[in-house]
Amino acid sequence: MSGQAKALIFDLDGVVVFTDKYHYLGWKKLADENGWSFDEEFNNNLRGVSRMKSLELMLEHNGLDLPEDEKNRLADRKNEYYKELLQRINESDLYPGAVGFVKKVRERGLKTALASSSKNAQAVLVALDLEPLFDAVVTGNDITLSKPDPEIFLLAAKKLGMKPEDCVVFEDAGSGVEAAHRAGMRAVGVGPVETVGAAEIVMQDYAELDLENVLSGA
Ligand code: B16
Ligand code: MG
Repeated sequence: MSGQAKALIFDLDGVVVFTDKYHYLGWKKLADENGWSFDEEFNNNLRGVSRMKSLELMLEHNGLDLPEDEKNRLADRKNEYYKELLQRINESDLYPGAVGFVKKVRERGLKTALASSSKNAQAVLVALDLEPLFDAVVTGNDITLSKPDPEIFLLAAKKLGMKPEDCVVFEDAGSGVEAAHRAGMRAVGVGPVETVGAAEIVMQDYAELDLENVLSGA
């Protein structure tokens, strides 16, 4: 990438809202019901990964292979648990400083997009009144390939009318950082180095993030 970035693309779960916690609790309930091994460390592999792919990774982790209809039933059940948890979502679930940071970016005249693998992303945006923060929204309903495929970020750039090299992606998933790089974009990793260490900038606190560094890649 060369020059100043013109647009920032934000993942949702784990970057703007702590819905990653609710995805974890949904999978945990399903795993406990079925006697599968599952913990927070393994859950890190599911960040940014689609619902069905997440289930398949969990089954593989437990040495299981199930027929398609059974997998669909289990994936639907996890989604019901997740949607139940979403009913209580409120402002306390927002990643501290994220909304203020996005507003600051927009006041600078930069474009912003939301790019989430979640098919529930739109419902979360509406529940927390986040839609006005983004010029474009891409969710799991708009893509066919899961991160680390770059499809989601390339589509977000296209919707913004931006070239990939003019975009920077904010991600909490290792698969998301890889997807950004494969799209030809720089990445800001939100979370620990063990998970997002491949990103050009790694941070956990929006208040400490220097926007100029994000834009220039310094
Ligand atoms: P759903 P993101 C991702 O959202 C989550 O990180 C991942 O845990 C989840 O499995 C995926 O969305 C699909 O979500 O089951 O609601 O369609 O991090 O890309 O915003
Ligand atoms: Mg995420």
